[in-house]
Amino acid sequence: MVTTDKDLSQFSKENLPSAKGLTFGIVVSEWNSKITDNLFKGAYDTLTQCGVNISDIYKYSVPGSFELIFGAKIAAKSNPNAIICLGSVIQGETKHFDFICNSVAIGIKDLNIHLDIPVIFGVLTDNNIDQAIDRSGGKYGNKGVEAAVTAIKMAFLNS
Ligand code: DLZ
Repeated sequence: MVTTDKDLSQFSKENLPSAKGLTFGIVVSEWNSKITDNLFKGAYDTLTQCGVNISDIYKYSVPGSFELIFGAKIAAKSNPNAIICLGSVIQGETKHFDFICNSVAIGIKDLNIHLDIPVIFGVLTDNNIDQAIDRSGGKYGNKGVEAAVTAIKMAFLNS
């Protein structure tokens, strides 16, 4: 996850192989959509900058981060080279935050065990909206960019 003193979203295209010809599913949570829209933009732009054809990027919208797991299962039916899950969970006054974060992390881990497709965890888990803004195109970069770079690397590892 992004640290407080480093923008980890900087990447050099030259250090990545061309991703032309690879296919990607991007599953995006609609909850906190101002944040997840920016995560999606970061991921989408990174993939296309790395050579992925726009017709090879499939977007799946799900209501909340909890549904990212089932959304990824649907995305897997098209057999993409990698699946990127994007969400934003923000701490509230109840334990909902912990239940959702734990479920999504474990669910995506399980998908990585059972599918032959890498599934990338691009879910922000923040204490407040400002932390989420900072990590979705703000001063600490964009987790969507990082998720896309990770997806490309894992797709090549799996090829
Ligand atoms: C219910 C809920 C709450 C309280 N907070 C968030 C959140 O911060 N981020 C998020 O992505 N989703 C949240 N949800 C919705 C759940 O992920 C899920 O959509 C519902 O519990 C229905 O299964």
